Amino acid sequence: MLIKAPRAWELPERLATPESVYLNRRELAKGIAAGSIIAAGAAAPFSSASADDAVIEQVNGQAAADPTADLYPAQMNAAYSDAGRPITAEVDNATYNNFYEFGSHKQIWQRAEDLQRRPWAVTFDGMVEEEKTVDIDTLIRSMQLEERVYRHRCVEAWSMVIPWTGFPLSALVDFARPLGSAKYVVFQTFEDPDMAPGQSQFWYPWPYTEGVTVAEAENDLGFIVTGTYGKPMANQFGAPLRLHLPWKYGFKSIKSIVRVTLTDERPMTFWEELVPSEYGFWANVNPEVDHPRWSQATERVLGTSDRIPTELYNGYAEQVAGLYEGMEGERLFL
Ligand SMILES: Nc1nc2c(c(=O)[nH]1)N[C@H]1C(S)=C(S)[C@@H](COP(=O)(O)O)O[C@H]1N2
Ligand SMILES: [Mo]
Repeated sequence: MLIKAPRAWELPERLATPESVYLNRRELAKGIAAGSIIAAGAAAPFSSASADDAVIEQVNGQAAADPTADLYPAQMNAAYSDAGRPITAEVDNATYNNFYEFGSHKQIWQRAEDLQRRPWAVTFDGMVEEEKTVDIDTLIRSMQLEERVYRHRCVEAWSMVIPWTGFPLSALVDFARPLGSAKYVVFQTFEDPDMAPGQSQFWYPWPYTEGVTVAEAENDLGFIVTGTYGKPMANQFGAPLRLHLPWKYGFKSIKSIVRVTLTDERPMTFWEELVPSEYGFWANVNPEVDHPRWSQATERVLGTSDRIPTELYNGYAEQVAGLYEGMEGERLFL
């Protein structure tokens, strides 16, 4: 049995770097761009503008070195070309991440340089016709990549809009060749504390584990991500393979997947194991069901000063509400 640290200070939003730090950096960058605080910017040893340059250099460098770079940009899926809100600036997205393997705060983009994205293999096991381990490049090249613009809503009440590239989650399930008796798809992230120092924090239930029902996985919205902003994704987004489930809180969208297991048992997930009263299995977005310690009614739009109303199923109810009919007894929104 895992021994856990006291939970009160092991919760994501408590550990987050105060958002004022991030916002100040962005405000400073805007001020420099507008010419209003040139002196302040010039005096800083490492100004915000050069930090932005550094992150763009990083994400472009990692993309260019990726063995699948020739597959980008992929064709936009017209059904998902507009998320109804402006796309979040890449630099904002690339410098504000949850990736606890590299630290329990948002500024992990430089630490994630250490993620070794090749060689990389994904194992398919459990209730499948035949267990197999597949090289990531073989897997990606066997799929038809497409681009989709989706909203992304974290349980911590912030959101972004991201142009993702990848393939439908249903295609990954087909690739696994599940037995008819399988009911859940379980995903796991790599486990390597030498590479990812966060994994030395023994009180977390590594490896990061997530799961959905097979029915959810077959919904057209579910997406396996290989790229962002029209190129192979940078490490901090969860290279080389991550999930994105836009109608659920962001913690369901597991990064850097190495294992896909089909099973008939509902899995225990990373956050549910850590704090079951706050982070459940279903985790569908609902503005009317508050987190035990904060409201989910609104969300802060990263890269702006806007706070906007949160929508049921993050605005995707039409496509996914039917999945949960007759399941009113479940904690669908926590
Ligand atoms: N392996 C792993 N996957 C993860 C996380 C993590 O810490 N480790 N954080 C989750 C959370 S809480 C969110 S909000 C999203 C963040 O994705 P982003 O950094 O691309 O915005 O990734 C999710 N997937
Ligand atoms: Mo999150």
